[in-house]
Amino acid sequence: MQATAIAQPNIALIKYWGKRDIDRNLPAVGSISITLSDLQTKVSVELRDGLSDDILLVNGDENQAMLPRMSACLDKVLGQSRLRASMQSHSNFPIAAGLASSASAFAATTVAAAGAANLSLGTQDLARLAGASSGSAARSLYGGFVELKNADDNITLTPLCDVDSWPLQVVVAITQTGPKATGSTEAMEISRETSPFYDNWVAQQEYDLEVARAAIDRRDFAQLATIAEHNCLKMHSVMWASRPPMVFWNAATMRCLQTVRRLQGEGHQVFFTIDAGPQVKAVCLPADVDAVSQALAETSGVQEIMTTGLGSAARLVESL
Ligand code: 2P0
Repeated sequence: MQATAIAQPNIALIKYWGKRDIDRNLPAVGSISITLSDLQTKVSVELRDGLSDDILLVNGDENQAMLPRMSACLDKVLGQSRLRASMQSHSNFPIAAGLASSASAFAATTVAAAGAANLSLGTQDLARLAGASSGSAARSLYGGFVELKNADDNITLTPLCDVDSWPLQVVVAITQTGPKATGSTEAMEISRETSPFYDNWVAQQEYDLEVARAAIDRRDFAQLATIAEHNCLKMHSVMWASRPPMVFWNAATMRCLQTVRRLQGEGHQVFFTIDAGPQVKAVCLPADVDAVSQALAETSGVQEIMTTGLGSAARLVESL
């Protein structure tokens, strides 16, 4: 009754922002992401007779704040009359800071919970269960480039291109650590209820997905760069125009964008994307990764650089 799973976070190039069904956690828009290789979350789930409540350790410390969402994730996979569980989660990168730690955590927890109970579920079913806990987690059930489609009654996940077929690199510039002020679920609802740009954002998403899908299909970096940056800035415009406004950037975030623009001007194949946090992710071709890492490391206010390739799907592993 014990299993351990590893999942890697994913970075959306065409973003998920907004929900159409908050109870089922169904997104208002589809999204396209890349799953990363070097950042990872390992979760072990042990279902135990005689436990009166779930227990959660995050990076070795008891964590009451995350416990209700992790328990709800187990309920989704195993049903509410399940045995209580002891859970341990370890991430090798800052959590709750706009680095998609909820994606890797809920993907790994879903896979570990199903493994602990010996359920044989397909990847699509696991992805839907993970997505019910955290929308972006559904995408980490697949490796490489992944599309989350918003179908009539549920989501469907489609791998678009595997890691070896287009081995892009991602340089993550950490400009600030520590948890963010507003969680994604709450922030998305504020945007839906108050941002004058929200309806246009939703209406334009299908076009952005089409353009990105075609770019990935042709391995057209320039086209992917243009649509991904545009989509990212549109999402942040929705957030900035919300009431209260949600500005996740800091001054170093902006300086990183200027660094990426300078690198582009020098002919480097690189583009930026930013999620609901102050970190900047620079996606580039392997030949450009050294120049991009060095330039971002030298950008004032950048605390740390992480470089990663694209990675594989969430999976069961031997033990924690
Ligand atoms: C994304 N984000 O597509 C977008 C871009 C952040 C900005 O998915 O409410 O933690 O748990 O379903 O998955 C972060 O949101 O949201 C996210 P919930 P989640 O990656």
